[in-house]
Amino acid sequence: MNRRALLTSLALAPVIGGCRRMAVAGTPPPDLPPLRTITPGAFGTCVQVANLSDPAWLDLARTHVSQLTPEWEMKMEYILADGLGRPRLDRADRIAAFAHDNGMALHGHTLIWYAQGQEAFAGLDNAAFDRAFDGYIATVAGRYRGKVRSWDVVNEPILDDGSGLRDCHWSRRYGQDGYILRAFEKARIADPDAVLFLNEYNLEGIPAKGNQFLRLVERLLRAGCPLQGLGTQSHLWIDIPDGQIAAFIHELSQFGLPIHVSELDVSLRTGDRPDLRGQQERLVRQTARVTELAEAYSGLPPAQQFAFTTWGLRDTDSWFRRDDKDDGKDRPLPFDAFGQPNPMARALAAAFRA
Ligand code: 9MR
Repeated sequence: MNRRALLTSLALAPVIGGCRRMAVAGTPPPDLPPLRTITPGAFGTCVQVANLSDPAWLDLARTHVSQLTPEWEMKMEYILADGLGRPRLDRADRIAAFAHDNGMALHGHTLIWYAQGQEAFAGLDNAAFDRAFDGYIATVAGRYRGKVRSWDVVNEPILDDGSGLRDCHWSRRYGQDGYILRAFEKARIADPDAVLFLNEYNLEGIPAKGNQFLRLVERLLRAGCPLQGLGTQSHLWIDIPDGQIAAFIHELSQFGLPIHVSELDVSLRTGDRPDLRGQQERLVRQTARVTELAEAYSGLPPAQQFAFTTWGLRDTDSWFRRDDKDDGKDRPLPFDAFGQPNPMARALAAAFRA
């Protein structure tokens, strides 16, 4: 299947939003350039409101970052915590204002996700469900029109083993492809300028899931979906076989659409099986995975290099450090607890400068 031809025939030219690159300078270590200055497209990270009052985070972000993704406060879990009738947009507003004031782009995350909204939408009859679904997208995407560069319109529609699409409260009303199509149509109406993304994880590490994603994208484009960008979260692990990441990015690029490496981190954990490898050996593997991904992204045509986002800056900001299996030693992100570069930051710099 020639995906680029499919795209052309559907007259869906790649869309790339403008990205401001004038973040205020901070104090990078002498041997590490600000990542935002060397990353093709934007260099992004996730953010929560709490970060905005952390001087060390602010310094690091202003030095390296040109795009922000709200980590959870622009999701239904926060916006609909008081119910459908009282959307809480205060925190997303604060993040949007910070991005604007600091010359950073904002990537909206996420409108429709199988994991959220179930409670708020429970018990609605079909007509009320439709009004709430369409109304949520109109309200949230409408409010940030002109403030976001892009949106993850639908997040994580595919089953973990790649065998098909998830059943969820959205698919039960509109069908597995149907809820995705509806969400993109409503987002397009609410914000005609934002680049609209489909976002998914484990595409590089689980080939069956990567293939299922590619098939879904083909179906959506054939159906006329205003899908304009492909987000590969890239929560990688150190033992993904050599070459598999680059091979997937190559496949993904065949649509000709902008690509967002949207949530990169690489935990050093390898699960519960016995593994005697020490941290240095794991970091070498991590560096190899990050290098492969960053080089594959760097090799894309410029119009497809949308942004390269890590899911946090410092190891201590990572969601891995918040779960009950944390041993305090994981180093999944580019900077350590003190904001000093980890091997990951140097691997990114080397790949982007090459
Ligand atoms: O890192 C995020 C964590 O703080 C939130 O509690 C959680 C639920 O909203 O989402 C985490 O981010 C996820 C992202 O939104 C989608 N891909 C997987 C990320 C890690 O779980």
